[in-house]
Amino acid sequence: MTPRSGKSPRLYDFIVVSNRLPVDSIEDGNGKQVWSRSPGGLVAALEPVMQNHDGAWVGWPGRADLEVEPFDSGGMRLVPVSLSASEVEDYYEGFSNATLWPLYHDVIAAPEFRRDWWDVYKNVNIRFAKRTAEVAERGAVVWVQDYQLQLVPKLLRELRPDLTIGFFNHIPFPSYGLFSQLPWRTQIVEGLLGADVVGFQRDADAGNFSQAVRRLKGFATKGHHIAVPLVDPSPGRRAHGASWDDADTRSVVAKKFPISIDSPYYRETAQRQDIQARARQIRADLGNPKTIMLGVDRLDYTKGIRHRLTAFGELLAEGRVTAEDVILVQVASPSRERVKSYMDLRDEVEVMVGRINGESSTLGHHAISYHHHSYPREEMVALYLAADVMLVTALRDGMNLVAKEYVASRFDNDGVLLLSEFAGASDELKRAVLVNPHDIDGMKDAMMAAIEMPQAERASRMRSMRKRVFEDDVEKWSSGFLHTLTARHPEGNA
Ligand code: GDG
Repeated sequence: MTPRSGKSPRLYDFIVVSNRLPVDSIEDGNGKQVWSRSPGGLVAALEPVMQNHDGAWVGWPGRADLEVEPFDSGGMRLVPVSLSASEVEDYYEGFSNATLWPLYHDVIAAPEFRRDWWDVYKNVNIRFAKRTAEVAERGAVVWVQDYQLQLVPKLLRELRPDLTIGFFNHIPFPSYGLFSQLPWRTQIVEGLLGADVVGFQRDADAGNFSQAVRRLKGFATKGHHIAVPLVDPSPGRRAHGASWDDADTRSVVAKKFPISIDSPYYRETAQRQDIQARARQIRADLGNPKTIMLGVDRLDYTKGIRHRLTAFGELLAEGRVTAEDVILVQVASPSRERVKSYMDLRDEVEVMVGRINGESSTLGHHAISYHHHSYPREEMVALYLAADVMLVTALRDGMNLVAKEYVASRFDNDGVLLLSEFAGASDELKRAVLVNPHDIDGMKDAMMAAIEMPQAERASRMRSMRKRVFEDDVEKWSSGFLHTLTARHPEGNA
């Protein structure tokens, strides 16, 4: 894992490639440009992995038209890929977040299919692949992240057949019935098949991808393996299906590697006296209610924030809870604010919060304490400690790290996690109170059950979920993925 020196550019034998570098370019008070750690699930998951390897990270620095040379930050070597303002609009806000994101999340919002966005998506993927090829040592291991870069594995394999290439999809992979709407479905599948290992959050996602491969390419699949012909067969031959025994195929692994968190960080932070004091302070500042319910989400329509507000609003309106006794703290961190569906969502959520507070708050007690900001990670842990009930009501979510962070923080074995069955985390955290967020009555009953749950049951559920989150942490996720990847190419050395 040692960067080679003396030559320009430096070469690395382990490289992570993601849309965003794990830092943001911001201006300090004096107008000077500085780097700050960027929020989000991917960064939270990969930072500890990068710090344990002496590798490089290729990605966009987060501001349009910023040309910067590779630099070091937080113990990581960062290799920037620059994007123009119109590329940010078409590749990132457009194709990634207004086409792929809604399509892959079961069309909760309508995906927009625009040919000009697709062209820019392709071009930006080419630029990422080229930049990676320039800094990769011979035989390097490259790990490409997420839906913004699905064409990179194939492009990189064409440029550098010596590389071992992994891909991990952080969001769901949709069923074929939905995926097949995408006009560029075949190119996306071909892009991903350039990897040696394609990782997903859940079995269902890996199964959906394998099905798309069978339907669109006719390649044989067996268990987790896909037989990809070294030379793509003609459509005529494809119709008969490639045989598994073909000697001239390479095998691509498609399977689940459920992502997790740096669990010890959350336990250790929650055990700090100052964080516990802060949690008590939060409770006091909220008027010492009997129950604090908490939601922490990027302000995204996949997270089911409106469904959760509807359920809580009805409980208040029906008098099953009062604002004196129960408060909902909703942190909705700003996200994708230039994408139309996100602007609409913000308006809807804020109208709902205003209406519920208008109807149910008292002079001394708010029903909902709503925060449209990002908080420091330590403040999040204090909030997790203060929360009696954590609400994770996503309509569709690859994993949902917030659910795992809450569990890891509760070293006191207290607190109740209410968790959507449509979040990947529900495969592992089976002792959460599982809900279908579309079923508002069911969610109201689940909230009441969580509020009223006896202490012994809370402790028993939390203990069993904590065992899982500490056994399967982010270190296990990354080492599991990289082990599978390098085992396929014994010369690979991640
Ligand atoms: C994608 C997939 C998958 C949120 N607000 C603040 C803040 N956060 C942090 C949370 C958590 C992360 O952001 C959000 O992660 P999630 O997993 O909940 O959701 P996505 O951002 O949608 O992530 C998801 C994930 O990738 C990883 O594969 O689980 O399914 O959609 O870590 O704590 N952090 C801070 N302040 C905030 O205000 N510091």
